[in-house]
Amino acid sequence: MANTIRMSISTVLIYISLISLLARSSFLTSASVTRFYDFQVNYQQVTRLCNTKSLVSVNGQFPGPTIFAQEGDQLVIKVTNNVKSNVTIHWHGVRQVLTCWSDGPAYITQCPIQTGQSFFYKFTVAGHRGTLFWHAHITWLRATLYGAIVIKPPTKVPYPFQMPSDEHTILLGEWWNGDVEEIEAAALQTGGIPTISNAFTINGQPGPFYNCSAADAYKLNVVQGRTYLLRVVNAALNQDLLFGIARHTLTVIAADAEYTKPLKVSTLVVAPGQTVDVLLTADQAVGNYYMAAIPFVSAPAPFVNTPTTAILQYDGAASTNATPIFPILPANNDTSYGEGFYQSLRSLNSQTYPSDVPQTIDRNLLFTTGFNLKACPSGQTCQGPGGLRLASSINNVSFAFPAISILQAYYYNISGVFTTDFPDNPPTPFDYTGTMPSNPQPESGTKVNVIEYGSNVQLVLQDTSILTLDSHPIHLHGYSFYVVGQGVGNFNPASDESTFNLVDPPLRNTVAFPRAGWVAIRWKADNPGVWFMHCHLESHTSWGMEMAFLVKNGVGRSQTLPPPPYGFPKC
Ligand SMILES: *[C@@H]1O[C@H](CO)[C@@H](O)[C@H](O)[C@H]1NC(C)=O
Ligand SMILES: *[C@@H]1O[C@H](CO)[C@@H](O)[C@H](O)[C@H]1NC(C)=O
Ligand SMILES: *[C@@H]1O[C@H](CO)[C@@H](O)[C@H](O)[C@H]1NC(C)=O
Ligand SMILES: *[C@@H]1O[C@H](CO)[C@@H](O)[C@H](O)[C@H]1NC(C)=O
Ligand SMILES: *[C@@H]1O[C@H](CO)[C@@H](O)[C@H](O)[C@H]1NC(C)=O
Ligand SMILES: [Cu+2]
Repeated sequence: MANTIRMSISTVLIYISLISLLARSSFLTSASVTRFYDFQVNYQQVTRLCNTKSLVSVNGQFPGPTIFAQEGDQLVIKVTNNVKSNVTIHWHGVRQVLTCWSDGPAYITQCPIQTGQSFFYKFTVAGHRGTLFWHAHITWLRATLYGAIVIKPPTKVPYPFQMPSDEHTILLGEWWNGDVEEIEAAALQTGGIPTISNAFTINGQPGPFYNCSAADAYKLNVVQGRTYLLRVVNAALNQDLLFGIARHTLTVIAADAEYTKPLKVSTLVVAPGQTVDVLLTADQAVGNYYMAAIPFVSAPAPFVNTPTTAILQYDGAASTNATPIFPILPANNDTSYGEGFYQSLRSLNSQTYPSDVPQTIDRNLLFTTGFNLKACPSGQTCQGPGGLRLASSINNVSFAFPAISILQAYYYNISGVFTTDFPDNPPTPFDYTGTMPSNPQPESGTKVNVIEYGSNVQLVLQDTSILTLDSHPIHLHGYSFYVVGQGVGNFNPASDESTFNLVDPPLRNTVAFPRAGWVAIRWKADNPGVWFMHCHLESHTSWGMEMAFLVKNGVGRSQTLPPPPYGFPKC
């Protein structure tokens, strides 16, 4: 009782301070504005593919609400959990400078927001221009709990490209008729491949190539001659995608909320966790054109092979027009197109937006990233290859989630939650892309790799042939990193480092290394906290393809992680 009263008084106090913050910000003419969002996590009845199901969404919207910010703004998002599942929200790509507590991955930086609880996520959006997204970061809930984050330059700061007539978000997603949390749990139980999705979606809609989906397809209306900014997000769980619009060229101007040199392409390659902003000029005959996304596959894995589509409709085109024209897309398995696309991206590196690629390295890391097989518990039958269980790992460590968050354990000196021995190099070197080692079993552990504040880190992510070669989109929390090089085969520092682009490489938060190859990334570790790094294919994360960096505090308040915010979820 006393606790309840104390809680509600404190909640009132938070509201009062919030209101005063909001009031104060309206008098400021500079960039520092606080924007408040109220996210109510609820069940919503949604019909797709002739099926109706109850899914978890925010404020009765699927996909969820778009968060708008200008660079430099503070965001305060109150997330209230009104569903049975535990929930956390991650602000994907946001650097969270000194706000690691608000990053969101469950059991890494926080315990879940449990049923009936609320938590105020509070952070500043600094150093980003373009599109990011938010999504649940617990189990597979992000299948339905996601939305865009649109970050505009401060007032009076122009875009470094043609001012578009209008802007639209294009959220690519993945739909299951069943309950995604049950599907994940069932796959972990059997050790086999999880049930594949029933559809891919554009802004939540599969489009006319799927049953019962024609009427609700997303339509984008354009006026001939005008130019539009499309903010494309891959929020799918388990699939890299190719995206194109019939007869229209797309000019990439940003990726992962960082400006790029303009790059004209017919098809975008977007891995889960990545965003690509493009300019689209409506320069074709008045009519209807399909925009379509299809799977981009680099390993033999099952997927639904029906394109998700939406319609680009010119003003003046008859809505009863003949069937829209379909785009010409590369083949699903055209991995050389994908590698070429990624290699063509360059950061803008202009006078106003210079690149600051680390030129010297303090920590040199090589992480093998791939699949494994684990023994089947006795008395059980497992559905992985050879009757075993599928697993995955980084440097042979298959990540085990702890019962309380690593950040909490670190901050409060709670022992027995994690260890600090995540290896800098593969524990047993082998021919990574050659014949697989005879023992495909990983080690299991909750290990972090400790980094001194301010270190320049180089990390090479190396594919392995264990089970199958594949391309994995690896996402790092808390930082953007420069993608300085990529190649096929085993990384060889002697010959490969000389090919690195240390001038204008793209700055990203998620990178897909080539199948049977490697990618090299660099960043300055100047943000203290516990930062998750994981494959953004959710099924691979379920199997253990993740780890965390523990970046130590530096000197003084500006380099030290503050205490957790009030009302931090406990477990
Ligand atoms: C549409 O429904 C039919 C009949 O159930 C099924 O055979 C077909 O695969 C479905 N098509 C798609 C694209 O899901
Ligand atoms: C892609 O698939 C086609 C058809 O299955 C096959 O002929 C081709 O060799 C594959 N290409 C690559 C690059 O794997
Ligand atoms: C944790 O341990 C460190 C080093 O011993 C100490 O400085 C710090 O105050 C401790 N933190 C807490 C919350 O006890
Ligand atoms: C991975 O760790 C397991 C368990 O310690 C070990 O048996 C296996 O040989 C290791 N594999 C590699 C490639 O290091
Ligand atoms: C929710 O999280 C708490 C804290 O970790 C845990 O004890 C509980 O079992 C979880 N509940 C569900 C439904 O997963
Ligand atoms: Cu993966």
